[in-house]
Amino acid sequence: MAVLEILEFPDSRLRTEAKPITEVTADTRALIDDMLETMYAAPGIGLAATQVNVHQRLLVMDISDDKSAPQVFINPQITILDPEQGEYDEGCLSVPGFYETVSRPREVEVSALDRNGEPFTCRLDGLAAICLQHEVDHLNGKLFVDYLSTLKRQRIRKKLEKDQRQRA
Ligand code: GNR
Ligand code: NI
Repeated sequence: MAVLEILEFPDSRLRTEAKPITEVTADTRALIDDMLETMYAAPGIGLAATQVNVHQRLLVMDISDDKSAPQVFINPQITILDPEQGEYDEGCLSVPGFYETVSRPREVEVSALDRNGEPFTCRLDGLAAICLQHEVDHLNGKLFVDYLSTLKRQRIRKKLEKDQRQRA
C-alpha cells in the first residue's frame, strides 16, 4: 500500500479523459487500495484515478465519519433520477484550500463494476450523489472550478500557481 501524489490544478494532466477498464485484475485492486489509502490520508471523501495520474475509469469514495464505508466504482455510468439541482459548497483535493458553491442533480443512479469486476447498480442522494458526480467529472477531465466564473477560476489558478512555485 502507498500514499500516491495528487495532481493539483492547473496541471493539464487533470484534463485527460480516462479510459474504461477492460479487465479488473490484481493490479486494479492494488491501485484501489493505494487510492483508498491516499484518500484517507488526505483526508478526503472521494478520489478519482485521474487525480493520481492514472487515466482509467475508477473512483473510490467513503462518506462515513469513521472511514468504515469504502466504496469502489469501476467504469461508472450515471443516470440522473431527479433533475432538480441542489447546491453544495464543494472542495477538491486537486484544488486545495478552496470551497465554492456548485449545483448538481440531487439524485442519481449509478451502474458500475465492483473490485471483483461484478456489476452493480445503486441510487445515491445527498452527499454521496454530489461526491459521485464530482468524481465522474474528474474521469472526464472536468473540475468543480469549471462551474465557476472565469474571474473566480483565474483567481484560484493564480493562488495555486504561486503556492506551487513556493513549494518548488
Ligand atoms: O474530499 C472531498 N470533499 C468534497 C466536498 C464536497 C464536494 C466534493 C468533495 S470531493 C473531495 C475529494 C476530491 O477532490 N475528490 O475528487
Ligand atoms: Ni476532486
